[in-house]
This record gives sequence, structure tokens and C-alpha cells, in this order.
Amino acid sequence: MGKSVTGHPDFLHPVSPASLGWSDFFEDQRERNEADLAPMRIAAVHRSRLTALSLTGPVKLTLPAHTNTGDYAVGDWVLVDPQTQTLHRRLTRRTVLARRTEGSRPLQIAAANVDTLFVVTSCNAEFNPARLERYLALANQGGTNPVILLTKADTAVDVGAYQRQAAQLQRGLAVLTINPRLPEAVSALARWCGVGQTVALVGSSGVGKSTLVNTLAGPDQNVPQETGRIREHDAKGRHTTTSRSLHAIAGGGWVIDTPGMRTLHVSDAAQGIETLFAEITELAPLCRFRDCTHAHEPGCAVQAAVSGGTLDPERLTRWRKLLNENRGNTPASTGPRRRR
Ligand SMILES: Nc1nc2c(ncn2[C@@H]2O[C@H](COP(=O)(O)OP(=O)(O)OP(=O)(O)O)[C@@H](O)[C@H]2O)c(=O)[nH]1
Ligand SMILES: [Mg+2]
Ligand SMILES: [Zn+2]
Repeated sequence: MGKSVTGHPDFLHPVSPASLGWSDFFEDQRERNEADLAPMRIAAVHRSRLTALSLTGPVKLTLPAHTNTGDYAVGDWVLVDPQTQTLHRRLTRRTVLARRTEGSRPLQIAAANVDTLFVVTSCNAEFNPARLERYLALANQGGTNPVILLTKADTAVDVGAYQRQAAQLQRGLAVLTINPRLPEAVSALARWCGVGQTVALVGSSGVGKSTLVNTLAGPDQNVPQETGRIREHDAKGRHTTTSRSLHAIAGGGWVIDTPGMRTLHVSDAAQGIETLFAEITELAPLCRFRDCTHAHEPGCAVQAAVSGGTLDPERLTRWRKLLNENRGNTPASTGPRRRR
């Protein structure tokens, strides 16, 4: 048994690798000579140490000399020497939530191996379609299924208006209205939180992410996540959560809590943006010109959709803005090749 750590992450029950999220995708990456190494899942990343979940409990990992904790993300699968608790290597990620922090390269991995991204937003002044679209692009790009969770419906006058706006952000998008403080939220989200499933919570500060983590974790949670009240006049949160962490959900799944983000810059997300704006992307081949920018060209199918009332002009503006930002932030070597 490894050195036990107190506090989060929570470790409530003995688990099988599958119940921790292990699958053939990871098993197939194990080399023959790695049979003695134990698969563990990164539960918290600190400046100088990593905490992982093993089948026998939480473990403080020892890092090999040449690595630093920045190479790892919450949700990562790693192979560990069970005797010394020394990390041997990280396995290739199945999904990634990667973002660009101001001026930074490489991208920062916010979380790894997440099945469902819960994009949490509130029915108040925090609600912002352009911001939500950024989260959706991030989820699409990383191979993670996005779901919008609307909180604070109890404080809103017209909840339906928020629900309708959210549902229009991406084709087929699931939008749920929940109160993170009530146990009913658990059953509402159960289909994404089954045994071995991993969800991550993202969104602005104060939308109720950590409150939801505590509700999902249930009464047996060792150390609840800290939560904080929002400012009354502008609904802004106080950035209560400052690091990412993995927590057990009472029903068997796993949830990653993250700090509220001020701004989410998009980069390396051309595919994610294309999925997000499918209704625009799909019209492009119908335009007269192959390189139509859908701005002023004659025979533009996208402009025709705007005139015909089937495409919201604001949506087109946001698409253009996000695409331009993505181009500006994506180096030619990794992005779509435009120059030789
Ligand atoms: N009225 C109401 N309050 C809620 C709801 N959901 C969360 N809250 C409250 O909102 C406040 C902020 O919740 P947190 O869980 O700390 O928010 P967070 O998203 O984790 O914020 P950061 O950690 O700062 O990113 C707390 O006072 C919660 O009790 C809701 O549906 N209705
Ligand atoms: Mg929080
Ligand atoms: Zn066009």
C-alpha cells in the first residue's frame, strides 16, 4: 500500500482498474516489460508533487529526475513502480482538454481522459453565448462530449430564455437545468456518471462547479471542496477553487473540478470550431466561390441563410471572430497549412 495522503482527492472504495476509467485503449499501450508496473490515475497536480489513485488508495508519486509535474494533467493514466511509487511513464491520452494560456506554448492540458465535459453556466449576468461557444470548441476538439448545465434557475425570471439560447449553441447539444445544491442533481446527471466514467466541470467562477462536486461525491466525501458566494451586483465569483482535482462520484464515476476561468483563448481548434458551427460549415460548399468568406460575395449560401432568417447574424459574427482568433493563435506548423 502506498503512502496515504489525507484530504482530497477522495478515495472511498476499492476499485477495479475499469471502475477508475481504465480500458483497452490504455491496456494496449502497455509493453511486455511493463507488466509489473501499476496503472494509476493522476488525481491532483501540484508544483512539485503528483497525487495518484491506485487500486489500493491514494499515492504520492515520486517523479523521475528529468520530469516535472507540468507534464501531467489530472485524469492522466501513468505506470508506476509499486515498490518505490516512482512514476515510470504517462500513457497516451484518449481525450484532452487543452488550452492556451496567455502567450504560452505548448498548450496547457487542463484535464485528460474526460468522457463528458460539463460546461456550467448560470441563469444570470454570467451567461454569455460567445464564452460558451469557446468551451464547446474546446470539448469538440479534445474528443470530449459537451453538455451544458444551467445553474441558478431558482434566481432567474425567465429560465426558458436561457435554455433556448443554450440549446442553439450546437446541434444536438444536451442542455440541463440543475441546482447543484440539491441531491436531485445526482439523478439528473447519472447517465454521464456511471462506473468508470469521467466528467470534468468548467465554467466561470461562481457558477456552482465545486458545489456540484460535493453533491455528486455524496455524504461519504472525506474533505468537501470549498465553495464561495458570488457578488450580488454582477454575479461574479471569487475564484475559490485554485487547482484541479479528481473526485469519486458516489454512484461510481469520477469528476474533475477546475478553477473558474476568466478568459478561454482558442487555438489549435479548427476541427472543434467546425463541429460547433456545423450549420455554417455545411452551407459553405453551396456558395458560388470555393474560398467564399461569407461576408460580401455574390451567391453566398451563408448570407442567403441570414437573409432568409434561418441563421442568426450574431452567430455568424461569433463564428468569424473565433475562427480568426484560432488562426492567429495556431502556429502554421500545427494548424491548417496556409503558407509554404
Ligand atoms: N441560488 C443558487 N445558488 C447556487 C446554485 N449553484 C451554486 N450556487 C451557489 O453559488 C456559489 C458559488 O458556488 P461554487 O460551487 O463555489 O462555484 P465555483 O463554480 O466552484 O466557483 P470557483 O471555484 O470560484 O470557480 C455558492 O454560494 C453556491 O452555493 C444554484 O443553482 N442556485
Ligand atoms: Mg470551485
Ligand atoms: Zn459564402
